[in-house]
Amino acid sequence: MNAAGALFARHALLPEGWRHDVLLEWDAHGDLAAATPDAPAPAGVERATYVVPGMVNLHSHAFQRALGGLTERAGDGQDSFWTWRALMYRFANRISPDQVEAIAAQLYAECLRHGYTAVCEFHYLHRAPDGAPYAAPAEMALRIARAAQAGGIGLTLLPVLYAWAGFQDMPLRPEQRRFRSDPDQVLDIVAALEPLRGPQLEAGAAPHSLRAASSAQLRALAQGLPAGRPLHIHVAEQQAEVAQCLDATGRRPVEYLMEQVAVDARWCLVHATHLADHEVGMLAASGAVAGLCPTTEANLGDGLFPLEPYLQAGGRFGIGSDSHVSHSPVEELRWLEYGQRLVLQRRNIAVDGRQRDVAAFLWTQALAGGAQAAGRRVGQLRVGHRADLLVLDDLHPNLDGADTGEVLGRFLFCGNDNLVRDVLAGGRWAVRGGRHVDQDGIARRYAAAMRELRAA
Ligand code: NGQ
Ligand code: ZN
Repeated sequence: MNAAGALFARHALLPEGWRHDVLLEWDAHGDLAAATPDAPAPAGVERATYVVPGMVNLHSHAFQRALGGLTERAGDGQDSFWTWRALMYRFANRISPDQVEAIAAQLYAECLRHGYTAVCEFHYLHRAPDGAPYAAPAEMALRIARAAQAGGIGLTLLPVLYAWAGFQDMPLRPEQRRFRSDPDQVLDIVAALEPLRGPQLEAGAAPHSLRAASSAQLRALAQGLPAGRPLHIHVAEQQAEVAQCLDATGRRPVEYLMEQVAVDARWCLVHATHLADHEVGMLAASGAVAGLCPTTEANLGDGLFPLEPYLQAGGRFGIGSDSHVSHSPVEELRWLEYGQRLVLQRRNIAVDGRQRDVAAFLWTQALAGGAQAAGRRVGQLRVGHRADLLVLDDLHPNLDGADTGEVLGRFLFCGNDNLVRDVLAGGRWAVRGGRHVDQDGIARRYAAAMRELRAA
């Protein structure tokens, strides 16, 4: 055997379902070179009991990790998404390049420990706090890339187009100066990332929202980006955006977006919370991915995505941790399902005619949508895809002796212990025995960054 690494799994979740005695081998580039079921156990190869593909986190603003848990105090008036955003902006305007790198490294290590092996970073902190460009305009993007590379997580870096404060060319506010960019500047950052592109790093782009990008800019960015690269946008997250969009254009956000640009499989519509019935069908038929971020959407009081009709229409989705109040795909998927149960007063919503197991449906569909949104060969234990996998803790009471048909249900819907024991991302062990391989160093640098930010 001349593989760079190998693992023998008693049970592995392959594209066709659970298979047994699976020999997984990966090459020096970190791609799976073999996934052979019913194999004899080779001598000298590490063994595992339950192995599943690592999850894709399709929406992240890494810097917001440092704010997690710090915005949960009522103000004088009524708190909302918009009052949260004002606090978030104050924080965003204090972070230095060193600090963003330290925060992102901490976040990515936490994501890995909880089972994410890939992340899409929706990156808009482009400039210095006063709005001046850094000497290298891609400085902040490069810091994000460095944090991902050091921690071992696969990255889709999405430099953000942010030109306006609201519909009808409302000028940016002073607290939005750091974000300012036009399509050419975003494409320049994409070009600066070109030397870093490879199997662990892809570069796409993201118009921030219909509020922040004009339709001419949307089209310029979509056309200027190399073919096949992912495009993400926030859309219809808050009722206020729906109302403003109707006011400015006579259309709801998703229908307006789809009139302005050809929304297809390279698009990820983040949140897409507030959909009229006809928009549910339009979005599902487009082949785009709905980027659902259930814990953030709950935390910010966004509303509930119409999951059941969207799935019935064949819609695709993935999950993101967005503002990082959670770092766990288990929590995102659990909230996704539970939100629906609460509002519909029924059970077992996320299924289809073939897959009746909620946890299996959620894990595999979120992988497919996440992989598409990431624009990388991830999301399946399949030859030629990235060697991104999780070894679950078979000694935990939840999994000890479990049948394969029980594993994902136990993983997603029972308790809060982290059942992810070891994590391989791009053929590298990033987590061993529940700890990130550089956990202490990363935590030290994060603590130092937080001390500076508190003192500032
Ligand atoms: C963001 N976050 O860009 O970080 C946004 C808030 C906005 C979420 N929507 C800002 N969760 O949408 O204007
Ligand atoms: Zn976002």
